[in-house]
Amino acid sequence: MQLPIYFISDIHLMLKSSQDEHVKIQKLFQFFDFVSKSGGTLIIGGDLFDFYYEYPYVIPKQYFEVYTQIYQLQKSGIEVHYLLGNHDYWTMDFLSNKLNMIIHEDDMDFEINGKKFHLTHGDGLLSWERGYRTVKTILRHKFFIWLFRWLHPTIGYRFAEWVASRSRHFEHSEEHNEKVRKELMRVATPVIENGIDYFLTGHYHQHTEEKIGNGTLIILGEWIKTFSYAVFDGEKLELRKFS
Ligand SMILES: [Mn+2]
Repeated sequence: MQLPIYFISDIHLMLKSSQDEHVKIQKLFQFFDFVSKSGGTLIIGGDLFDFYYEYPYVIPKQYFEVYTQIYQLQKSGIEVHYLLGNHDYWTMDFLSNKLNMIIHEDDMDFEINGKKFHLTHGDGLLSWERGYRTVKTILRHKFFIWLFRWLHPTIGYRFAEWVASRSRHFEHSEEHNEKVRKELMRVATPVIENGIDYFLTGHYHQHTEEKIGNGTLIILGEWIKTFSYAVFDGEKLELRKFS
């Protein structure tokens, strides 16, 4: 991986156009432009799309501009990694074969300049998410994915939109965020004690940095209101807002 390494997560590109969506996409393209000028690597930590399900011959058309921008970014020499989230797990070969994204179905572990990274999307990590962990296993099961394919795409997508809209808690109280933060620190501690320098997670839609012993927990934030990203320059990792 080339330095610097950029991390973003939870962009939640929507299936319907709107003014907010337009602003978000323009901002995202400016960010891609910024990354392409600096060179390096872009790692997307999941939930780039609010819903993505690919069929053997069919891809969602709403994200056309995003596909072309990622294609350009990759053409400009940026390696683009994509760790799939709970909203966009159901990819096939389009993103890897046509856009040359490097797809990761599971957590990523890598080492650069003697620093060890662990990146996870983060859904299902919390102690009170036991029920969700079962749901996650089903949704990612080959049989479920195969079964979903036989729904007509219009029905499949409408159903998924309905589910996504029900699980969409983009705004949380500070009290809730604090509880999640404490829990993620508990989860990250043994990983960091095992020698990881940076434990990065998406999904929780808050951007925070917490020191744990010799390591750091980074919650990446989102691209709905905050537009946050992390960057590793080879020595240190910083959490920033894109403006
Ligand atoms: Mn998520």
